[in-house]
Amino acid sequence: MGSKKLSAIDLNPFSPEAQSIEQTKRLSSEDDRKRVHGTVKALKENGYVILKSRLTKEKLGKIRSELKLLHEEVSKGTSHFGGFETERVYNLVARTRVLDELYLHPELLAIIESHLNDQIQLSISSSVNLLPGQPAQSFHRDDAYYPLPRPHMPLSVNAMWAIDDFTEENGATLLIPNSHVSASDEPVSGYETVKALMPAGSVMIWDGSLFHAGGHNRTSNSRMGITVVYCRAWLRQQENQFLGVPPALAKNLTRPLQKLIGYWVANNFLGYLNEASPSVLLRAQEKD
Ligand SMILES: O=C(O)CCC(=O)C(=O)O
Repeated sequence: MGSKKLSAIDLNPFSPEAQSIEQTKRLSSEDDRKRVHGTVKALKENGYVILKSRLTKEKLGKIRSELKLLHEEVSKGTSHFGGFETERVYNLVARTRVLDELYLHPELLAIIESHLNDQIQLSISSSVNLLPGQPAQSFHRDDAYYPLPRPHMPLSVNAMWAIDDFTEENGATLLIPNSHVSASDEPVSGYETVKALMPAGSVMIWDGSLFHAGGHNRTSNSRMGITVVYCRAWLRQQENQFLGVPPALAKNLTRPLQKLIGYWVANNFLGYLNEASPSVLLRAQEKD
């Protein structure tokens, strides 16, 4: 099991100590959650918020260089919904370390954990590059695969990082404000839409029930975004993180990122193995 001392969180989940700390399983700090109170209120009311310019120019440059390499290996989409003039790279947690600070951005995690008021996990991380001419996507909800009657408690949150400026013309994401609380499975007629206009380095956060769509790219340049979906830790993830990021890869990630992708126990009984947290098993691998 390695020489490192186990933390309380690694305890046998049946133990009273493990059960008593269940509610403390958060990746953000209490102070950060207090600081984002107003932002969370806006997210709950409108279904989305935009945090402007959270990445430095230098960081953006590194991300762009890395994405350029990753996108050299992919072809355009093959479905109407995914976009015939759109390139996507999936399973980004396995492919690059340049995005780790985005996944674990303290303000973002504080907002998401406050909104869901629960232990969270990463569901999917992918890039979406709208090429010139890509028409607007159809409106949809990211949590449609959880078949619950609507409106329901928030289940997931999407964070779209703008790697290029999101503009009027280049396909900025389209949103229908307040649609996250609608009982209807379709956008109601006469709905108002807004475009998520934001400079590169910003992140738009929306409730998984909000109707949204990629916009129409009318320019001659591409529009790159990174979309990271987070969900309650007791739900099935969209990407299979344990196959996408198997233990041999996961053991090299930081502990918070291991936890975020699911190498952690949820609600005390979900995800353990042989009465231990998966983080214990990853530590055993670290010795190899
Ligand atoms: O690219 C965008 O702005 C949104 C993309 C999206 O919602 C999706 O592909 O499901």
